[in-house]
Amino acid sequence: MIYKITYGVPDVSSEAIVNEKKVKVVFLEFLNKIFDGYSFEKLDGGFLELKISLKEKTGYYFGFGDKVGPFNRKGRKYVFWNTDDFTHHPGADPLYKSFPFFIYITKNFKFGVFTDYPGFMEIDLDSEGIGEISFRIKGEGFNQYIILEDNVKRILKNYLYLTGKNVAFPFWSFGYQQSRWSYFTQDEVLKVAEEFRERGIPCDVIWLDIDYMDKYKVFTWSQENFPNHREMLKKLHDMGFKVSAILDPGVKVEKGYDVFEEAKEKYFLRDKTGKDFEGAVWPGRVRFPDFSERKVRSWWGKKVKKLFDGGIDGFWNDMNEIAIFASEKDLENVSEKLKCLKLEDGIKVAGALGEIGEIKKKGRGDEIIHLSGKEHYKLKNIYGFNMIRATFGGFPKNKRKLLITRSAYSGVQRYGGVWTGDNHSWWEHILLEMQRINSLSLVGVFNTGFDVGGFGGNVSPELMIRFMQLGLFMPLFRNHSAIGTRRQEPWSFAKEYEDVMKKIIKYRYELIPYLYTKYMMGILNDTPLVVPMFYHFEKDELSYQIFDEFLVGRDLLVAPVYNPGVNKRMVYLPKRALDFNEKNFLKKGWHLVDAPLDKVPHFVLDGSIIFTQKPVEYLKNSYNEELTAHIVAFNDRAIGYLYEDDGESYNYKKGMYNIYKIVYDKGKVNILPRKNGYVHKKRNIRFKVYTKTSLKEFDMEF
Ligand code: MIG
Repeated sequence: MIYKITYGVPDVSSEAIVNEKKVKVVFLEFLNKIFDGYSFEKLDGGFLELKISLKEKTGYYFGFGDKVGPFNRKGRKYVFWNTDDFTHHPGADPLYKSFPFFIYITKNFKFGVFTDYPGFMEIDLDSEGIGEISFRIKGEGFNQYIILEDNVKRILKNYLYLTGKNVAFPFWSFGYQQSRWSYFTQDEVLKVAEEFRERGIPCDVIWLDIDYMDKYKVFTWSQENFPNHREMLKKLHDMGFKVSAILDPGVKVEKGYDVFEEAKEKYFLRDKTGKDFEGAVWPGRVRFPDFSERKVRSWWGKKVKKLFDGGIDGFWNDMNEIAIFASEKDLENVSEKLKCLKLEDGIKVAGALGEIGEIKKKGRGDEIIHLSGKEHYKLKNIYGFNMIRATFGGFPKNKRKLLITRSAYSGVQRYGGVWTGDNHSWWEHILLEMQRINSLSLVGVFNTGFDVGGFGGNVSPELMIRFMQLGLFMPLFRNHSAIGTRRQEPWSFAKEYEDVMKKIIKYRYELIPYLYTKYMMGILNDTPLVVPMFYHFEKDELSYQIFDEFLVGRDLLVAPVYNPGVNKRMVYLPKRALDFNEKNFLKKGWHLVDAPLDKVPHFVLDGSIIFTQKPVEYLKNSYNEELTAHIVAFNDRAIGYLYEDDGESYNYKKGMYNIYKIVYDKGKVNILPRKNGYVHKKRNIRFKVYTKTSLKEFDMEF
């Protein structure tokens, strides 16, 4: 059941909510029914504060997306104020995104709370340890949705009912992806692509960072470094690659530059005097489109379409917190020595000032006014949300998109996915990213990934491999690194390490039938691909404390290595499972398992069937001709699924897909078509049946 309470008089909307029919509107006093009491008051400085006292005070708190810090969010105050902060130390907060949704779990009482407000907000999850949670916003009012259900799955489904279903990514986006800030020239891009093919390392996507542009001007190509980009794109496509390009919101102030000329004094955010607001970003002096306006989004969308028609297959939206190195105001009170600084100096301004405005100033809420007249501090957290929404709108309608954003707000899943921003090549960040991706799943964002290998810092070969062994199981598997750091392409390491990486990447391609099946079934029924153990094992008390393992789909459990120099780790299994490295059964409970550098511990849970294929160079639109069905049936019984569709359109929304339920029972395989909406491709399936006593193999066509 979803209850909605309005506090104060909201004067802005986040547009996160798409369905409200099922919602029951109640008054503040309702809080007394489910909680131990509450207070709501106006504070000085334009703040509103709600405090709630819990009845059962010893629960777990999960959610808030990819904020860093403990997976269980209990005992801390969190700030929602989208910020570009590139050093993710354990206390870093706020970060790029705002997902003000969390789930509270005790044995007898579970609820989800979505506090929908796109401006400045703080949520305190019992930092005093007295069973009190509080919500504080700067503004006139906000809406809160309280979801009461007795299990986590239903809470998340209700949240997605409110904020919208996830959009499916293209089949090819499940391939391995290679990125770097930057591949500086068309020749360098082609060289990277050729290396993959020559070395037989599978790869589907190459990413272009800011240097493909002319002076970082959005929607342009550098004539100097990419003079024949059309030819480059054609070559890449012929080799089976897709290309994804970065888009930053800041439009360079330059006379005659069409994007700037079309938008000036019309589409840009304003300052307090009514002039276009200006800041310094990569291109130097820039202005920022006001994506909260429909007309601005459609203008931006048309520009995106041009790039798409020109051969770009996907986009990432960066710097949209908004990240600004400095504003005019920052330059007002500088010492005489720095008086010559101009916004034109771009990143150098930040260098000279010794700070990046975004972080120091925590985001310019007061300096910026939207075209609607609203203050930016009330809308800041949906700037990135509206940018990806605008970018989404620029693609052809019935074509799936590879589209991710760094800054986001609840509901972003309707338009695309996210990556977790600028992590580091630190061992600590393997564990961190594992938890951030799982936590994003719990706020309903299914299309997620992190910079494999770490963005900042220099990765070691061992760390790279361990990073990859986690990335391998993520919805998006993208290797990315920053300018000035060591290269991270698989061949940038000694041959023995390259070989291991090649094996890992190939393994990703082997797993595609299972991953895609679980992913698409999850898109259809609002279930994330990557989830913490308790999502599928909520009765198991221990599962609420295990955050260095996770499930991919319901049948595969992964326990990556996140410490240097170790070749074993402890694993908790919530039920009997087949160690998929050793192919032996382990019973429910704790195990010490082997994890040499070329192995990542992962397990297929007993009673399930998972499909794999032979690895390919790159993904077309469907699985291989030959599949293997691994039947994990200790007691000679198991169930599994296989999903198929066209992989590139939204026709799945109209039921144009197949789902087969495969039931194995004492030597017999039964294939039950659950949905028959797509042309079925007959394949040869090799069945491998793992039982307590034997391994049987046989072939079958279907
Ligand atoms: O200030 O475009 O998170 O992925 O490579 C850095 C350059 C700007 C930050 C992104 C990162 C990207 C980088 N960008």
